[in-house]
Amino acid sequence: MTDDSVDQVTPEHLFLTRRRLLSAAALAALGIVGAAGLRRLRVGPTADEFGDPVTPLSKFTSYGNYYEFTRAKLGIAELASQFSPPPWQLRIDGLVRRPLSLRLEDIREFGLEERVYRLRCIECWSMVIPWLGVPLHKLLAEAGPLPEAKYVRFESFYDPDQLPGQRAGAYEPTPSPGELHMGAATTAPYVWPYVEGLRLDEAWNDLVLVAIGAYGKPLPPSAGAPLRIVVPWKYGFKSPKLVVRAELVTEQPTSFWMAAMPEEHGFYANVNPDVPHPRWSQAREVRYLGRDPEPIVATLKFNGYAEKVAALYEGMDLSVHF
Ligand SMILES: Nc1nc2c(c(=O)[nH]1)N[C@H]1C(S)=C(S)[C@@H](COP(=O)(O)O)O[C@H]1N2
Ligand SMILES: [Mo]
Repeated sequence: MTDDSVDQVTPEHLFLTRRRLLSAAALAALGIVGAAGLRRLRVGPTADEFGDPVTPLSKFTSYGNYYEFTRAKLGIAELASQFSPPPWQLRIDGLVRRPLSLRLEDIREFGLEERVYRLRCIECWSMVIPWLGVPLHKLLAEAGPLPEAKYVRFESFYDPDQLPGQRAGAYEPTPSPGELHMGAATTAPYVWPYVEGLRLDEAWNDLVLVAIGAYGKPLPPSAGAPLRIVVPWKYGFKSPKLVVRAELVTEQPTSFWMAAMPEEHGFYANVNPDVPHPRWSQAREVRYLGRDPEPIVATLKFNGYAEKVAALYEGMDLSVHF
């Protein structure tokens, strides 16, 4: 690898401001990536820590759930790319000593990390995604939660003019193709904006990422650009897109899907093959790798992250707190 090729590849891959992005040495000196990390970023990671291959970017951007735009899983890339976000800020407020408004540049200053995580939707499909982001606890620590703070409530952007799914009745339910299950689609009214939440000790777990990039680039529109939260041991709906606010609160937040379909979506939503969904087993999942056919793999407890998170739920009955 010559200096030349580093210069060509890293700006795309790390999308740092020009003034900060000069050379491999500068990157390493800034602590953004080490030498080994930089080598890996040139090509991008190809697998997670289990050796599971990364989902192709084209699959990641063309398939997913993004109800601000549509209830269909296909076509979210085209729809989401028509959204032009205002200058983005993540507000961290509520029960904190120091409310913060962080621009994407401010978040980058905390030190971007690349994390390859499995994302497992409650609908039995999964992907392996290399995110770029900052652990949430670093931002929360800066805000300084007050002792009364027990939960973090995430709120997504609200703008029915630009986000057609936020206009009631804009979409008919569309069944998802090729899944392991087919249940009745919901017609429940949705309460916007999209809200999610974590217990404060969950939010403090180092796995939780404030993602502003993926695949070495800024987040694709379909993935929730400019900013989303990623919680890899929980079902995908616990990883909200388009997040503008993290509010520290006392009461357990009611999330978007808890409000819409409470019997199917609990607050915890930990990936768990032992606790079936009311309409289907959670024992297996389709792993999207861009193959035909896509492989079906066993679902792992806490999506494979038990070692890092199981202690959070000691003494809890996870079939009650689903
Ligand atoms: N704001 C918002 N966040 C969201 C959703 C959504 O509809 N709106 N869908 C959730 C669901 S159900 C899943 S499975 C994941 C999908 O993420 P992906 O499309 O990037 O794969 O995003 C989650 N975050
Ligand atoms: Mo999902």
